Amino acid sequence: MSKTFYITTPIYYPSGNLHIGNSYTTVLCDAMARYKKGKGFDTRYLTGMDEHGQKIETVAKELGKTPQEHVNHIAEETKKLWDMLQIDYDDFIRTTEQRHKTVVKKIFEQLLDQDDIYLGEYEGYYCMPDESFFTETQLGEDKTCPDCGRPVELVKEESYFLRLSKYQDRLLKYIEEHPDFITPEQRKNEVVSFIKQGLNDISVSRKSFDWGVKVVSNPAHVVYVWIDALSNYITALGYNSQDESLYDKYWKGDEVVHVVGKDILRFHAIYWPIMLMALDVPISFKLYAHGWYMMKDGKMSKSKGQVIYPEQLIKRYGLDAVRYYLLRELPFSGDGVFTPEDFVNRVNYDLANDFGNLLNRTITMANKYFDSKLEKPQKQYTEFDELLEKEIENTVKSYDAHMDELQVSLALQDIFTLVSRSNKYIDETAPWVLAKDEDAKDELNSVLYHLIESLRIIGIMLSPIMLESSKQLFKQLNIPKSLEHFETRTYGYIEHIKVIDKPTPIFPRLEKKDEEAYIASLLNQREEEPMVEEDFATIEDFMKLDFVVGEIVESKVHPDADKLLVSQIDTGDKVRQIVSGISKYYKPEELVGKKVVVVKNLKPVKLRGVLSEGMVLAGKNNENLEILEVSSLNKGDKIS
Ligand code: ME8
Repeated sequence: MSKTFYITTPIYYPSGNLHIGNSYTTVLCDAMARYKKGKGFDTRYLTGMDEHGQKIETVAKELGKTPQEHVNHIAEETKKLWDMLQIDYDDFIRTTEQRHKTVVKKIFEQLLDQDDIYLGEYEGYYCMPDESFFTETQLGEDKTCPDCGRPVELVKEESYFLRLSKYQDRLLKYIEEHPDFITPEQRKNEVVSFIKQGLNDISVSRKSFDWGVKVVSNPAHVVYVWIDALSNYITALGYNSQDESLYDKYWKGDEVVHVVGKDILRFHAIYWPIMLMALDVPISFKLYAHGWYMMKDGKMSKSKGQVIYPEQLIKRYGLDAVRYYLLRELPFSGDGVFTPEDFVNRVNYDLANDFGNLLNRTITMANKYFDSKLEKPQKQYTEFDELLEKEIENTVKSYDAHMDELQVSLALQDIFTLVSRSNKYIDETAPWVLAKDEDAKDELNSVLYHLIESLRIIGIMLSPIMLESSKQLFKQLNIPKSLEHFETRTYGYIEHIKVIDKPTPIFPRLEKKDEEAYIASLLNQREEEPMVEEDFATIEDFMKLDFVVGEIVESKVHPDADKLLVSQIDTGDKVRQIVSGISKYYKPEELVGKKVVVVKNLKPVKLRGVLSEGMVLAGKNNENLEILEVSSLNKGDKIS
């Protein structure tokens, strides 16, 4: 019977759009589940939404929706995002589902009956965005949340408490006896020193709001959102329900992994195992706490215009460039910084130059020298053959070791070292020289065969991560299905092969400056928050915009971004400066004299350092962009 592997992401708060930071975890878990499946494991992948709590209640109210309407909408949007990222999850749990709420109620009552939960009075501070309690001494400057720096509220209310203190020693012992329970090591040390300072019992219910699971024996109380949320990892498996088969199979199976960000380590490394101890449920999981994607100026922040959403990147650069970047750039134990320059470099150097070229060169040479047909060679011809075969073997070993430790960034590094090594093998063996010598035909066949085997094995290793390009690679090399499997990652499986007649490049090189400017411009799109917008614009929304005729008096290319034009446009009241991404379609001098439609009252923004006071309307299709022009109206005339 196959071994089991159960992997989970945190369940996300539906408080706004999921950005590349949250997406990182979900792509990481997806790659892990696919890898384990490739290795023959019976896998289960759970993700979902954490839909209760004061924060969600408040956000929904601000949007004029009921909390349920709000979370329904965001759950749908989130699923669309996961579809776009081709996340192959097996279950998507929402804490508002009955299957979850029923079990949370039972868990709470059981802990209450056992006296692991007791009624008391809470007085302290609450950070709503983090849904976390703090004592006065834990607060940051000016009574702010020590984790996120935002203001906290003073809470004084009757509350239930969970006896963390009772389990403190048992938990420390558990961590000592299971050295690989929490990774990376540095995070484990943080947890151990936190526990050693002494654990206080925590408040596990709230009375002052409504949106959550009601305590059965005392419905004035709502179960604390973290107790509710953490339970998802077992409620989704049917724990304490009529059908516990998934729970028995996966929770009590071979490997269980929770992947979380560093900020929610404490909840998973302390509260969750203690809840399980109290419930007498085995602590079967290992915990991996990763770092964060930051922006150049610090944390990702919507309000500072410092956030990037995966949808926009996927649309322009394709799924694999984004999955590759996300998993390659963030080291497992530290933070990473998202920059447009790094993104473009990764695509150009790693994907287009190294990987794409290797495939392209290999197929082109197979077409040219052997009419696309190659045979397994009978012997090694040069020391380079042996070296490459060894390199393939070592890469597979190192890749597996890294993947088994969730070090996906290092596993990718292993693959790309083999890519470089294979490119170097072409230079070392110089096939173009061999091609001139009729007696070297077999040796030349051997060179190309080695390259194809190396690429095939690279393709298999990439397949959990780069879904489309690994398929493309197999297709262009015409690899039989049976040789796309993980157990065939050894040199020499192919007997004969006929690759396709002409390669298609899988990663076109990006125009560095243009694309850096494009990605940088995405960072400033503060207004674009599709997940919290209403489905319809009202007439009032429309009336807020002030459309007028403007006459372009001057236009120049933006000093720092070739894609952008900076135009001076007379809208009757004044000459305003507007930056537009249209230089691909219009020369600056062509614009002068045009009478165009301007949105006059958009909030001014700086685009690549240049102020833009409005927007020029244009229409667009796949080939063309055309500015909307008027003929008989005059500058300053109103349009509605
Ligand atoms: O914490 N880079 O949900 P959440 C990397 N509902 N990861 C990031 C990140 C960034 N810039 N920003 C956020 C919650 N994350 C709870 C979880 S689980 C039982 C309940 C990660 O939507 C963050 O570290 O606020 C966390 O792991 C995840 O996104 C969800 O955050």
